[in-house]
Formats: sequence, structure tokens, C-alpha cells
Amino acid sequence: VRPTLHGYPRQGPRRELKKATESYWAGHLDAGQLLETAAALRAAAREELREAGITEVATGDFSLYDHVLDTAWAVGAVPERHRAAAGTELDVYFAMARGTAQVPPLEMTKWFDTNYHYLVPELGPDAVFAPDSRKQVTEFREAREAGFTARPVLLGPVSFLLLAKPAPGAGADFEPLTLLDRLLPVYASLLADLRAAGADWVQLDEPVLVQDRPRSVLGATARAYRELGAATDRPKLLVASYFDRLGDALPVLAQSPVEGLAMDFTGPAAANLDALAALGGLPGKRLIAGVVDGRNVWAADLERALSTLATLLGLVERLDVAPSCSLLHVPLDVAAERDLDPQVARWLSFARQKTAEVATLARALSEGREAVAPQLAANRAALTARAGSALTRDAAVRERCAAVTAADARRPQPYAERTAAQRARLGLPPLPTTTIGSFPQTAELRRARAELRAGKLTADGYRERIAAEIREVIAFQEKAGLDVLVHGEPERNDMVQHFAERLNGYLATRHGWVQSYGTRYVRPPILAGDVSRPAPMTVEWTGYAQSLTRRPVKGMLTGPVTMLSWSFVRDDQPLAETARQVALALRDEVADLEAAGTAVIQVDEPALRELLPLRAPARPGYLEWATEAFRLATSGVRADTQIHTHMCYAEFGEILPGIEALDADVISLEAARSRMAVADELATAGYPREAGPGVYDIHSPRVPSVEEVAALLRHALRAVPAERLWVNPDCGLKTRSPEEAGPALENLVTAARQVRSTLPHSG
Ligand code: THG
Ligand code: ZN
Repeated sequence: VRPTLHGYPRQGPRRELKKATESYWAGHLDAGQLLETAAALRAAAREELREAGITEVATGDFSLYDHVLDTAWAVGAVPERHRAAAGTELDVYFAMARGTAQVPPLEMTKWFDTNYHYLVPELGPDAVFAPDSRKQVTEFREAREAGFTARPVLLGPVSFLLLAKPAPGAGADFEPLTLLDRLLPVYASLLADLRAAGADWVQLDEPVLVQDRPRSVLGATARAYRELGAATDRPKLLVASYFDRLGDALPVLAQSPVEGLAMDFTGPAAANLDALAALGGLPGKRLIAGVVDGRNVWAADLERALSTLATLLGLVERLDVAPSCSLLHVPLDVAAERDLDPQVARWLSFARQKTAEVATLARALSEGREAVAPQLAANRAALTARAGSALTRDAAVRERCAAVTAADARRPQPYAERTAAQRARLGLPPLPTTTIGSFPQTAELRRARAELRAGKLTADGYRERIAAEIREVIAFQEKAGLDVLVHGEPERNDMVQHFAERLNGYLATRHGWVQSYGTRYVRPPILAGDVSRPAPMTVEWTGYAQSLTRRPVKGMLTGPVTMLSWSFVRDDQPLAETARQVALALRDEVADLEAAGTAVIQVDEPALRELLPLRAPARPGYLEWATEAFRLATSGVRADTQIHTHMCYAEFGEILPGIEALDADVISLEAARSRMAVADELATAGYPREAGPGVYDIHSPRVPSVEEVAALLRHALRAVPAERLWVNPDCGLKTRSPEEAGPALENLVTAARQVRSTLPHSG
């Protein structure tokens, strides 16, 4: 039994890869220097693994931007517009990732239910594939020359096609999976190159197999691996899946000629164990068992993992131990967190610690438990300490949660009554204008934050900068003529981090960076214990902003599901329970805002769709507790307090019933990029309340013209009646410059006024 990994964080201990890549883009590093930095980071990561006792490593998991993009490159799926856009290969690669001044990049979307985003390959019926194994072969050789058994890892052909989208002009109903027969010879060629370089095993990741997909996908999978298996000059094949159970795909893979599987046995994928036993195991095959959760930050229960492994030993020909998935999804090292209470730090496990965990498990199996007795004892002590800690359990929070009734999660008045009361209180014109919450985070603001951290600015000095920024934002909105104002959130960097810092039960990290996409990283807070709110979080700045204007200023909060989705969550109680605790803390904040005179309170849930379970049977239960948590946070208000919510990242179709179940008075949605498809969907679904499908695409630096915004508004008016339509950008303005956001908002207000004047009873 050997320990191995599916992938390791790419960025380096101080995000050296981010810095090098961004320097290359800025022209401060040349391509050679960037590639040298990348190779040095891979070498350093390998040395860490060697020290931890790992002798077999995945290769090819490293990426300058994204591994799905690398796969597209390896099979030659490079769109013509990108090929033509740049000179060097490296610049074509980055053109696919980021676009250029002339051409848009590939679209980006979430990698399953993680917080990683991949680039979506574009494929049309006339796609021509061509293999390019150079990156894979180079990284394989590098690891082998360093003395490792190297196992190249590639995204498998079925997942590659199913994660792709129709190329522009291909027709929205084109199915990339129909290209399978054309793609397989290219994979066969990549495999042959890796075999020729000396690879004994190659791993093909097929995570789509854990999703509910049409049966035809199982047929395609069987065909793909029959054909790849039939090649004579090939390495042994290992098909990997993670994030959930294989379900019906398990027998398909078991019967295929592939020599090994990697499977997840953590969380919802624990069901794989019984399924494997029921199938009679995988005779003659190798299994890499993912028994350490690769995407959460908690120390594994090593005893439990050992008992899973003991069962598996009898079911397969050869057993190895790994985290459930690539460690890309967790921060690098708990030991870097010097500010963390050491008692709490030992409950945690980041990439380096998870690597040690799989090494310990493998040793326990091959050399006997005695060989790792100290590690097992320390693990048991840490788990016991965590379970019994006052930090994880707060009696008052538990009592309050247990006392929640259905009525607490329901607005007492029906929508019709609420909307009438709100209309009377707010006195807004038809097609009211507003923004989503954040205003451009200027360089001065970022500098002020850095100076505060460095001790060069006092807390009072920092507060004065924030206050000045709010004055400016309010003055701008009044002048531009917006109807419902915001304070602009200058005091917040990452909104989840901002609230996590103000709630009990959350831990913050200093170096716990995790790749979100490309060179962008987040530092998700860790939900470690019962959640409560020691003091009001937003009332002061919202109140300050309101004191500067007679127009309503929105209170801005982040909803319970997003507070969970963008954090590492505790694994010792159901998510629903944690969501309810966060909801109650937010409910108190909503009450305090209302008491302070705030008439409009927005509770954003951009991540509502993100936690949607991968397997369909679990979805209704999820939507039930997720929407209840939102209502619990927002239902304690009077009829004339207007509750708004906001969502982005498209693909609302699947959760439209959930959106309705939030019972928010007003919802703003991302829509500008999909040309108001969202508005049409809302109309089709008979959405009964007020809505603001975004009419300004804030993801683009372009300033939309008055005419453009007006056209989108007229389109929206065909779907949403005028008395229920709001006018707003499609997301916060944090990432835009003031030079872009200012004119864009002025145009938005002008367009709203124009369209307003054409309404039957305007004014
Ligand atoms: N917060 C958290 N998770 C998220 C988002 C968030 N997940 C989904 C989505 N938003 C991801 N989007 C981004 C957008 C920008 C950046 C990261 C993720 C980004 N990061 C800075 C960087 O890498 O340079 C660092 C930001 C910082 O200093 O905190 O630009 O909003 N939790
Ligand atoms: Zn948004």
C-alpha cells in the first residue's frame, strides 16, 4: 500500500506563481523567467512530498492558469480567434484564458461544487483535434528524473467533452460529446507519447461520472475506455472520480479494460464503499482510495479511514491511499498560521498535513499500526479535543436554534400587503434605479487598508478615509439621480471575510490562499464553531451614509448560504444546522438595521446555486433548508421594510423555484451578458415579485450607451411588468474603475428616465 496524491496546490508558499504570472503579463518578466519560476515551484513541491514519504506523484496537475485549459491545449482545441490573436504559444494560451483587447476569452465557470473556476472549452461540429503532449511529457520526465514514480494526470475525454460548450456559431444545441470518436485517437496518441517517455500508469480524471447525466453518457464512457484500452502501446489506465459517488458508472468502469480506478470515499461519496462491496470489488484492478477529504480543512479521522481501507483491501488487487481529490482546493500549510491558537490548529489539515495523513495511513497498512502509533494517538487526541471544545459548542446558540419555528421563517404579511406598504413608505418612481452594493475599490482605499495593516495609519485615520469615501459615493449617486442608494462598501474587501471577522465561530487565516481562477485567490474563512453575533456589524456605516441623504440607503448583508459556500464549513454537523446559526445572527443584524431606520435591506445570495448537490435526489432537501435559512434571516421585519436579494453567475433555471421560495420583495440578477434571457426565464416561471435583471455588464470595461441600456430595458419590459421592474447593473462595481462605473451609471439613469417617460402613467 502506497500513499499518493491527485494534485497539489500550484501557487507556492507565498503565491510566487501569481506574482510571476502577473509580472509576465505586465511585461516585467519574460517567458523564460516565468517558466523557470514555474519549474522551481514544481521542484519545491516535489521535495515537500518526498520529505512526507510520498514516492508516487501525479504530474501534469500543475498549471500556469487552469488544468481544463491545459487539456484543451493538449488536444488542440484552440479557438481560431485566440490562435490569431497573439504571437507566441504562451500568449495564445493566455489569450484563451484572459482574452485580448480584440477578442474575448473562453468563458469561465465553476468546477463542480468547489470554489475553483475552470475555462470552458469551445467546440463546434467542425472541430479538428491534434495532440500536443509536450507539457505532460516534460512534467513527467522532470518528476522521474527527480527520483519519483510519476503518474501523469489528464482530464479524461468524456469529462472534457461534457464540460465544453458549443463554439460561437455552432448552435446552442450542438453536443460536444458527439465529437468523442474524433477525440479518442488524440487521447490514444497522448497516451502513447507518455508510454514512450516511460510512464507505466496514466490517470484520466472523469469527475462528470459522479453527476446525474443521461444514460447515453454511460454508453459513451464504456466506448471511450474500450477504445483507449484496445491500444497496444499504452500505459496502464487509471480512471479517477471525485466529489460524489460513481453510481451507475461504477459497473461500467469495473467492466472496462482500464487497470485501475481512483474513487472518493469521503462525504457523500462514502456510498462508494457499499457499492463496491455489492459489486464484488474490482478483481484484478488497482484502486486508489480517497479516504482523506481533499477539499475541506479538517484533520481526518484516521481510525475511520483505516477501517474503510481494511474493507477495501479485500476487494481489490492492489490498494493505494490518497486524498479524495486534488489538494488544489485547500490552503498549503497550517503551520504558516502563526496567529492561530495551537489548540485549534491541530484540528486542521491543509495540503501539507493531508499529505502526511495519507502517508501515515499507508504506513499503518503496510507496516502495522505500531509503526505510526504516535501519529494515531495525536490524531485521536485532536479529534476528541475538537468535539469537546467550548469553541465548537455554544449552549445559547443551540437553544435558540432549537426554538426556531416555521413562523420565524415566514414574513407575516403576504407580498401584496408588503409591496403596498413599501410603495407608500419609499415613494419611488416606476423603474426605480439602484446599484448592487459595492462601488469601485480605488487604489487609495487599498493603500489605506495596507497602511492600516502596516501600522502606518491609525484606526481613526482609516475610519476617516472610509467616511470620506462614503461621502463621495453618496454625493455621486445623488448627482447621477439614482433612486435607492448604497454606501459603496469601502470598508469591505472580501464580503464573506468581512462578516466572518465580525461573527463568533469563524476562524480567519493569514496565508490560507486557495486558487479561485487563474491568478486570483481567496482566503476562505473557516467555520469552526457555533455562530453568533457579538455586536452590530453594518449599522454604523449604513447609518452614516443615510445621514447624508434623504433618499433611501440600502443596508447590505451577505446571506447564510453564501457565508457557508465561500468558507470552509464544519464537518461535524449538517450544513443546514450551520446555515440556521448564521441566519439567526443575520436576523439580528437585519433587526438592528431596521430599528436604525433602514427601509431597504439587501441580503445577497450569489452562491445559492453553488451548493446545489451534484446528485439530483439530494437537491430538494438542499433548496428547502437553504431558502429557509434566507427567510429566517429576513422575515423578522415589518411589512414596509423592503427585502432585496442579489444573485450572479447565471444558470438560474435549475433553481428558479428556490429563488421564488426566498420570498424577497426585490431580486437583482446577472443578465446583461445573456441578453435578458434571465428576464424571459423569470416571466416563463411566472415570477411574482419585483426584479432587476442587470442592464449593465460590470464584468466588461465597456461603458454601455444610453441606447443600449434602454434597449435591454425595453426587452425586460416584455417579460416583467413596469410596476415590478427595477433598473440596475448586474453585479457590484468593486472591480471597475471610477472612470468606467461613473459614466455607465449616468447612462443607466438616463436610459431609465427615457423608458419611464414612454410608460402609460409615468411619474
Ligand atoms: N469571496 C469568496 N469566495 C468567492 C468570491 C468572493 N468565490 C467566488 C467568487 N467570489 C470568486 N471571485 C473572485 C474574484 C476576485 C478575486 C478572487 C475571487 C481576487 N482575489 C485577489 C487576488 O487574488 O489578487 C485577492 C483578494 C484579497 O486580497 O482578499 O481578486 O468574493 N470568499
Ligand atoms: Zn453579483
